Amino acid sequence: MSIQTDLQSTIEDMVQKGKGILAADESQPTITKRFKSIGVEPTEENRRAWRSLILTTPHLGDYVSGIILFEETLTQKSDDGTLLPEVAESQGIVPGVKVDKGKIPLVNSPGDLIIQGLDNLGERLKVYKEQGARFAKWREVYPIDTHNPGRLGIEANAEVLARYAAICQSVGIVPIVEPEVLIDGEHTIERCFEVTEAVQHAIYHALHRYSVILEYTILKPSMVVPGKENAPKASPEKVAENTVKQLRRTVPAAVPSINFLSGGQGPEESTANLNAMNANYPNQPWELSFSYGRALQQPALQAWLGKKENVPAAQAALLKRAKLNGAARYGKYTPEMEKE
Ligand code: 5MM
Repeated sequence: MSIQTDLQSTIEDMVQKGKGILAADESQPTITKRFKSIGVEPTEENRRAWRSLILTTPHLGDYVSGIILFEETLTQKSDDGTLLPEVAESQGIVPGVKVDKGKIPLVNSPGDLIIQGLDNLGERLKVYKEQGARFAKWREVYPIDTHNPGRLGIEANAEVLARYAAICQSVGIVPIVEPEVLIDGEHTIERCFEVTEAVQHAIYHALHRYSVILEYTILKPSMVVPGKENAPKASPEKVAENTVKQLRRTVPAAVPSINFLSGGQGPEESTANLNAMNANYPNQPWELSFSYGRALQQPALQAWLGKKENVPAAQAALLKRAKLNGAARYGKYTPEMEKE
């Protein structure tokens, strides 16, 4: 297959009505934190068991069309000895991989951050592709403060995302471009709007400079919300209004799908917010979907607790969240459905 055909078929498989992406790409420090919250040791075997539980959930492919994996998972196997990327494909779920390598302070831009990992990215991607990955994900992080993100922070992060995306496409891997404007802080929803707009403007300028083909990309942004220390929370209607307005100003119609991160929102909150977007603002140029990590996994983790006998309950909890977010893709979710 040509590179163009690879990119086209991956996008077609990932962007499907009623479905979204599951983020299961926690790095070792992050998964260690998640496991600690349920008293599970962060061993390689426990990580394998957890991710195998996720991928073997019956019918997960009815609501999930792509899964972002951590590189370790690409070579791990399910209990019956099948490689996990193959398990994903057998469920109709496209396997992908997180390729960024952690954040460091951005020199000469106090408070801003930058993500490492561009060195040898092309070589790494070729290996991941042989291991089954068909798309990649790279996250840049933007803390909000009085002077953050600064102009340099916005420009430097956009440049890195664009270089990453161009390298991915050059080897036939679809890039998910993830700018996460952090929810931490006391800022207002208006301030989040202003920052997110500036961040995404810079990213689409940079993607254009690097000749990235937008039709073969997916955007994974944060929603426009007030800071988590700014009570009360905004209603789903207000989050939807601000988020869609901001996206319409910044994201070209050529982008096929926008798959939000949950970024610290609770499971029900993130489902309600996505639902409000699809219910109140149908017929946008792009799909409005999900790429949640915590908001999909948290109830399942709580049900699992690292015990084999809890696997069916954990899989049921995961499938429930996937199904409810599938309903939110159509604007057909109601809080009553949580009780079913
Ligand atoms: C923002 O995090 C991404 C989406 O997850 P949430 O829906 O929980 O916000 C997620 O894909 C993230 O990139 C991974 O969990 C990996 O994070 P680390 O910090 O371990 O690289």
